[in-house]
Amino acid sequence: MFRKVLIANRGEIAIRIIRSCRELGIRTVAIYSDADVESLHVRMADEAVWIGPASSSQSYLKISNIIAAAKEVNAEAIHPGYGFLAESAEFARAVVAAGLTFIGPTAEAMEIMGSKTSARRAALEAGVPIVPGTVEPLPSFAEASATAEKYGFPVMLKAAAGGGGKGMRLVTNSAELRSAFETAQAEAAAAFGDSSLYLEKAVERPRHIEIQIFGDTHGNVVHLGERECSIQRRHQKVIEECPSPINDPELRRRMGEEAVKMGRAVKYSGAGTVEFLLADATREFYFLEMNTRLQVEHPVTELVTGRDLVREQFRVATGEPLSFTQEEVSWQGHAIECRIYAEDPANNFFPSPGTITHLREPSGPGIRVDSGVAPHSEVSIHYDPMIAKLAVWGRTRDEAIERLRRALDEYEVSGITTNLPFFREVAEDEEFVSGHLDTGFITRFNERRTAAGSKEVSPVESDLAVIAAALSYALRQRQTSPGSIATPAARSRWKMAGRHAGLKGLTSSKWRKP
Ligand code: MV4
Repeated sequence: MFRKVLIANRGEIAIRIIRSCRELGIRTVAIYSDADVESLHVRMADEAVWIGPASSSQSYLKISNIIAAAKEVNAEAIHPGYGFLAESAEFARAVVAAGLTFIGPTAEAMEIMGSKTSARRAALEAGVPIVPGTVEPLPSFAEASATAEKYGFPVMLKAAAGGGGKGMRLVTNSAELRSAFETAQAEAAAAFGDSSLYLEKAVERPRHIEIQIFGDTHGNVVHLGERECSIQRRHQKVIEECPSPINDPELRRRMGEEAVKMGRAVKYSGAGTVEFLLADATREFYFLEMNTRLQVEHPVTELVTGRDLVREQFRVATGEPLSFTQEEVSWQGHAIECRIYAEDPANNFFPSPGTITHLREPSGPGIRVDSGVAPHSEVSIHYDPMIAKLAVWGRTRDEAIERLRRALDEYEVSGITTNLPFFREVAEDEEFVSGHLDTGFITRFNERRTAAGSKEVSPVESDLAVIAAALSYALRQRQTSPGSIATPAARSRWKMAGRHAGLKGLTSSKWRKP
């Protein structure tokens, strides 16, 4: 096993990885930016290396700094977590070129899945069902128009370089096609630096179901069942479950088999997720995309299969075969995860950065909290506002929901606004409890709950609100008086900041814990 691993991430996922490392006897190295000097992941790691200013592009996304940090501390491997550089083939290559192990699949597998059109070609070649549509980027509007007529409206225009809904447009008739094509192109160019689009027939009211797969370097690929991820807001998952409320072993076997085919096609090693759209009525499903990383929602699979996915990632990265066979995978009970965000559900989910003044996280039977924060933690505007994940397990979905309600009642966070009240409402919602989920759930739910209240705002208004929140946060920061350093936490913050400032002046620009 590795002796020392650098974790190229922050927050709850860095801590999640540290926990498996501890169990495996692996020494951990955190990285941190100026905004994370006092962060929990830094405190929990054995060592920590400063890698740059607060801005992600100059720190958690800065490949050269991260590799230099790993070399400096003699780490043998880098775990990328999710987000940031987790799906960057360039990063995976740079890690390997530096003589280190990348905890993840090969750069080649990441590249194939990084382009949605090339992923669709891979699925087609492997015989995995894809949504009817093109597998090459559309060369012109004329071609888009001809293709749309061929498949029939409604269609979806999607960014070839995209994923997660950016540069995506639902087009219901030919009159809308030109403006949709142009705006989707512009959005794709702005978001990914690549304006290529492809086209799919739209699946109406689909469920979003994904299969967890695992491969090793000996050619073994297995699946660990599905996660239901239909509850999303603006293409961000909010609640995930394992199994899907459909809970159909035959469907699980069929989808699992297709996901494994997909993994084999790219000689996949490590943890991966194959996303499908499922048409509820017909139980037909189609490959959507493949994520070549550990996912945010992996805990629900861990709770139901009883396996530690991070531990398994380290195992296969050393070249060992998978520790279990497909036949040995079983599913017990039901798990539900809520993503706790520092955002205001009463005000269109606007970000709510600030300092956590009080925190009580739930615990007890069937409760798992993967948290990135502690009392006095600063939730900054620089990174994703997800502060923790609450996952619950019960023998049945109903028991899991009962535990979810209890855990949400126990959860106390002060100083910042969170989406906890939103989850408390969802947990009581009849449609949610019924399990008849599809990707329109949140829209319908919000219509029900705000029938008399506030409305959803446009993405532009939302961006403006983010800027307003950032300004208000910056102003509050300036108003914070440095006069009183009475509490131990405040004293420790000052001490840490002082140590950090002093060390930044040194040539090595880093701080290592003793
Ligand atoms: C679709 C679709 C219907 N038909 N593709 C949204 C995010 C991206 N990963 C794919 N998405 C969709 N693709 C076809 N051909 C509907 C969605 C979709 C969706 C998917 C999952 C979760 C929430 C969603 C909300 C709206 C649309």
